[in-house]
Amino acid sequence: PQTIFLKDYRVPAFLVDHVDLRFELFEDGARVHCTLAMRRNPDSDSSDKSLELDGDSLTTLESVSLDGNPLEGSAYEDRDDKLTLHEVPDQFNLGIVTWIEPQNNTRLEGLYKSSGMFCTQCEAEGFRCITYFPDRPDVMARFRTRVEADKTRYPILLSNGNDVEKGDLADGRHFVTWEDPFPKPCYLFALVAGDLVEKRDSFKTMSARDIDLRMYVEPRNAEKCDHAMDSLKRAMRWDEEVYGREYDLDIFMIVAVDDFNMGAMENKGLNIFNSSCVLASQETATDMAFQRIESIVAHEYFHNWSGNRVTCRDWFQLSLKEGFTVFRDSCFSADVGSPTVKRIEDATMLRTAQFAEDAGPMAHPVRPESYMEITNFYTLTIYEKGSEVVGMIHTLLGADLFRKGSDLYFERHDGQAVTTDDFVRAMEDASGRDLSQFRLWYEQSGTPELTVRDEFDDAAGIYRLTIDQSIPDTPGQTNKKPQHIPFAIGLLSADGQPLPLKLTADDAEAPMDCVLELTDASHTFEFHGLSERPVPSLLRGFSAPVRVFYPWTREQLTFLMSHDPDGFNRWDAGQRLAVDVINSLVSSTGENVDAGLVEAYRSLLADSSLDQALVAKMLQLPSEAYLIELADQPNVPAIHRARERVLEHLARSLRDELLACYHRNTLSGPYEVTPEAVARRSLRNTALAWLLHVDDEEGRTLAISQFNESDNMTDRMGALRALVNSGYEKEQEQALADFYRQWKDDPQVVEQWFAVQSGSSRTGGLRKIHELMEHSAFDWKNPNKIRSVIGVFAGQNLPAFHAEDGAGYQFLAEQVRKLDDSNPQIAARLVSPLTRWRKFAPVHGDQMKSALETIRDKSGLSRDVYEVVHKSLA
Ligand code: DPP
Ligand code: ZN
Repeated sequence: PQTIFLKDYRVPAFLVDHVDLRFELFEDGARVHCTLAMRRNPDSDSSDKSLELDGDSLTTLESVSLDGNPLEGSAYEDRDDKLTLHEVPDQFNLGIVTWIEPQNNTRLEGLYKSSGMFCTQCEAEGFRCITYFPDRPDVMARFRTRVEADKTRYPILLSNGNDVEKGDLADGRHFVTWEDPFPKPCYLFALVAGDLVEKRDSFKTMSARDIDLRMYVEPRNAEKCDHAMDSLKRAMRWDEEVYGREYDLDIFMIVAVDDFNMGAMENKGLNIFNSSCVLASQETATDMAFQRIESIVAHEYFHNWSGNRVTCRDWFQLSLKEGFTVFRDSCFSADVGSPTVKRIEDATMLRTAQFAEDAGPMAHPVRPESYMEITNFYTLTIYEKGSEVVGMIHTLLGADLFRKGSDLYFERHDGQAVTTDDFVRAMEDASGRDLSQFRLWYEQSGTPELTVRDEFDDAAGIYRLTIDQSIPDTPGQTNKKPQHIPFAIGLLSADGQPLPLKLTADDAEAPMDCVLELTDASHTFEFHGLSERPVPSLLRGFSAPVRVFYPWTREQLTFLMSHDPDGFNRWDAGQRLAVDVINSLVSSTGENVDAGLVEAYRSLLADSSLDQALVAKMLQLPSEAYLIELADQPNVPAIHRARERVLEHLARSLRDELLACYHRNTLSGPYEVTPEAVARRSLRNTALAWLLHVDDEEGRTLAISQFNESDNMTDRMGALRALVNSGYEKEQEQALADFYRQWKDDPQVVEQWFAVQSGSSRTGGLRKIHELMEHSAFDWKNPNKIRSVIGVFAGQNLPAFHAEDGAGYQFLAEQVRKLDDSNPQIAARLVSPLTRWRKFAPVHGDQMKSALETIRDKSGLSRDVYEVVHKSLA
């Protein structure tokens, strides 16, 4: 495969003003009539007379015409992935007719079928699987789309924009024509045809326009739409209030499909969602799913401005829309829920998974310089780190100037395809701040490391904080420059009071917290007027995506856990303490679990005056994945055992407190997804999980009745998970069987049933995984099923995946080889756990490497998997 470089970017030689599409959909294929109104790009310096269009997996090219005249075969060349017309005028209409086979499309890119309906996924380069086209985001055109299909099988026919015409055709067929007035790149094109029920609602915009909101789902899902619809309306209002952005079309549609590679897609006016990211009812979806759905619905909606009205010039700029939009949806979730909890969740994801990506062979900057297959770059770095980068601009500028900057960005670039640099420039121009050094966040990969030292000058009353920054080498990048890092801090007195931060001796209005700006490799800051050595609270609110090293004592951490006014850092101190305790058991198995940790957790459990949402998060021990990420040459079984020991010790020592917590948090009244109710269910289920972890008899009774009596999936799943991770085999089997019997017809629930088993270190060994894959509900064509069994096994069931004999690695390699032929995008994602082989000691690393080699040696490897495997072995 070829590598594509940012430095090779050239403006398109031809532009498309208008696209006229006609789809004839049949059971054995689809005929696509495409007419492009094209002209030479005045900004292009290419004098080439020929025209090149992209194509991929197009079964038959039936005809090509220029300005209505059919072309002879000698006038063009039709190679597998390119259609070249040898000579074209400066302006012309190009007609292309292709025949494609959506029913055989297992890659789920382009037009395909999912549970009997036709649907599309065109980002990043799926449109070229529908017809020949200049498939690049900087070619923006107005689309008119006529969809024709059998009226009984496909009563609903959708595309982007407004429906302008409809009618019946011969042979029981019908058509609908859609017109999208906004020019868009083809990756935002969408089409849906199916037998779907429609749910309607409406929204009045800030300028009092009525928007017609519609959701389309399969009839069996009709009762699972309310939450997404409510989330949509909240998101629409929020974007008006916080960003001044109003919706622009008359109709906004959401469609749910079961077979979908990604989470969801922001097609103009017609968002298409993976069922698992949009459908919810209290009986079938957990609190976490409710929250995820709300944020994804918002995310896709927000793309209407950050992505659609202003789009990306090329795919190297992907974070322009994704980083900014994730930042927008994170702020939205924080505003409608608990800001501290949201920050904890984002930081956990980043520190566990994005830092790992940054430290591995696929590390790349937020704006990459090269790629082979762009779908491999829909990564945590582009999305989550990209969001952190936008968030740091927000921190540096403050909310008002940031808003001025975003207004300028939307105004200046509306209708354009632009770069991350254009975004930063708008922020600079609106604020007057110089962000030139800040731009390194887009250019340099790797996670910056901050080493913090401090000293206290008793006589002068001065506290000195020295912060050194360095960025590790990453593939293709060494000797990096220091980055511009906002570093939020506070200082606490010994009795837990916040201290004023006097950067000079006579600073009269010193604040209680501040953001230090790090720009050099080393800085020393002096804080004056202190009568005692303070306890520092560093990187408050996770103000930058960096690692911080400071020699905290366990006493300091325990102190911060209960005194830091910054909720995020309270949580973080608890995590650091738990990490330290677990790690000391990893290195010396004889050691006892620190009594300080037990007491810290005891006070958390006992004090109901604390923010219970925060307590619920603080009670979660650091995950195995996070502990592995922090370790050099991690010994996975030892980490697993040490963590289990701590859990066990906590559960036994705190039995009474756990039972009290369980009962105190039993809710009555209707199910609600408020931060408080979510926190209480989470606390209760954590208490239950801990009790069952040590096979507590009373816990078992509680779990069984909770499982049988709950009116919501959070509690039912909480009880099921606790049983699955207990030693009560009989009850566990009973519950799993009952659960399946009740929900076997609901794919979203069956996915959870798979995941709770494949992710459990108690039951989810390889034998179990094979058993699940032979289950009648498992489906190789459905990405969600693959993720919930194979993906969860390799990503969450770490002791089983890293089994000494390497069987977990070989298993994953086999599945990747198998999947590579049918769905390379998902296959490439599955490889990810193996790519970190260099991090592990040779007993594991060598076996991971040889698993990668067996994938590499498969003949006809897809470009997707090729890139990941070859970069990992390089
Ligand atoms: N552009 C899509 C998104 O919203 C890709 N899945 O992230
Ligand atoms: Zn997105």
